[in-house]
Amino acid sequence: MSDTNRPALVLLGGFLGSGKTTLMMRIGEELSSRGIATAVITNDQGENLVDTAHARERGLAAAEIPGGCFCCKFGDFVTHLSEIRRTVAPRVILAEPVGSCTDLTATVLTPLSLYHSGLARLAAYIVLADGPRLIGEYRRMNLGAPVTPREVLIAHQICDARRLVVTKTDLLTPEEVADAVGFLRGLSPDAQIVTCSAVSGEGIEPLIEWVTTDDEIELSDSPDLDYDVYAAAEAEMGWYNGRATITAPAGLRIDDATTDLLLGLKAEFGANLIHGKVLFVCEYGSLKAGVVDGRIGIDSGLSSTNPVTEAGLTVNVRAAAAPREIDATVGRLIDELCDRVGASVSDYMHRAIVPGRPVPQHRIRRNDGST
Ligand SMILES: Nc1nc2c(ncn2[C@@H]2O[C@H](COP(=O)(O)OP(=O)(O)OP(=O)(O)O)[C@@H](O)[C@H]2O)c(=O)[nH]1
Ligand SMILES: [Mg+2]
Repeated sequence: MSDTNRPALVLLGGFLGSGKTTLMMRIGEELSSRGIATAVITNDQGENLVDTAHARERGLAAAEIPGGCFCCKFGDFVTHLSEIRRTVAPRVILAEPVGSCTDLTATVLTPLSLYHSGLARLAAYIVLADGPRLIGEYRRMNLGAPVTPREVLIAHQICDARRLVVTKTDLLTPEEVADAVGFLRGLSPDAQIVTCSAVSGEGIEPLIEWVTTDDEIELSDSPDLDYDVYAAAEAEMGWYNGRATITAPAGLRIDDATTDLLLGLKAEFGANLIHGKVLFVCEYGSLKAGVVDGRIGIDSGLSSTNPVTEAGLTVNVRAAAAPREIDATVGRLIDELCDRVGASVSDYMHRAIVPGRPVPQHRIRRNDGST
C-alpha cells in the first residue's frame, strides 16, 4: 500500500445474511495480523446491533450508524469516518451498509468522492451474493428481469457494484460454485467475480488484494432504480432489535440457549425468516450465531460450555412479517427459554420497526448530475 494519509474505504454490500459481517471480520483479522490497522463501520435500521458488538468482542475498532442506512444518514457516515480516522488512524476502513440498502454508487460513493475526497480513498465497492441462495432461492426468482420489489432490490444490489463475491463456498460442491458464478455472470456480465468462504478462508487472498489496493475505484453510472419499488421492498420486512440481561441461578448453557432461540425463530417464521442473529456475552467470552435460509451458522464460540449465572443477550431478526408479530414472538421465545432453565430477564430493551422510505441525502447519477 502506498504511504498516504487517507485510509482506504471499502464498502461491503449485499442482501441480508449474504455474509458481509463474517467476511468483514475475517478480512479485518487478516489485515490486523499483517500489521494493517483496520476499523469497521456497521449500519442498521435499528439500534443494539449484534454485528457491532461482535466486531468489538473480536477486538476490531467499530463505529455504528443506527437508525437508517449510510445513504439516508450520509452526514453521520461522514462524521463517523472522520471520527474513526482521528481516534484509530486505520489504514483500512471496512463499512457494511444495511443489507436491504442499494444504490450506494449514487448515494454514498459519488457524494463522498465529490464532497469529502480528503477523508478516505475509495478503494473498493464489493457486493456479496449468498452462494447457496444463488443456486436455490435466487435461481427461482426473476433476477434477470425483476418484477417483485424483492427481486428489484436484489438485482439492483448486484448490478450496482463492479466487484462481486459468491460467499459460503464451503457449503457448495465445486460444480455448484461454478453454477453460482455462471448465474451471477448472467446478471452482471462485466463484473469481476470471485468466490470465497469466510469460514474456511478459501478464496480470501484475492479479496485482500482488492482491499489493499493503492488504486481508487472509478465510479461508473449506477443502474436506474424506482424508489417506490425500492421502498416497497424494504417495507415488506420487519426489523426487530433487542437486548437483555439473563440471570440464571441454576446455570444457563449458552450454546444450548443459542440453538434454542435460533430453532425457535426458524420454526416460528419459516421461509419468512430472512436473517436471525443471536449474540450472548458472558464470562467465557461471546457466542454469535445466526440463521439464514434455514441454516444455522455459529460465528464465534466460547472458551467453555460450562453453565453461567448471568449473560447479556442481543437478538436481531429480519423477517417478512409485521413488526408487532416479530416483537411478540421473540419476547415469548426468550421467556420460554428462561422458564425452561429457571432464569429471569432484566433490562429488556426491544424495538421492532418497518424501515421507512429510503430518502438519501444525496443521489448523484453521473449522467444527470442531480442531487
Ligand atoms: N458456512 C458458512 N456460513 C457463513 C459464511 N459466511 C457467513 N456465514 C453464515 O451466514 C450467516 C449470515 O452471515 P452474516 O455475516 O451475519 O451476514 P450479513 O450479510 O452481515 O447479514 P446482515 O447483517 O443481516 O445483512 C451467519 O450465520 C454466518 O454464520 C461462510 O463463508 N460459510
Ligand atoms: Mg451483518
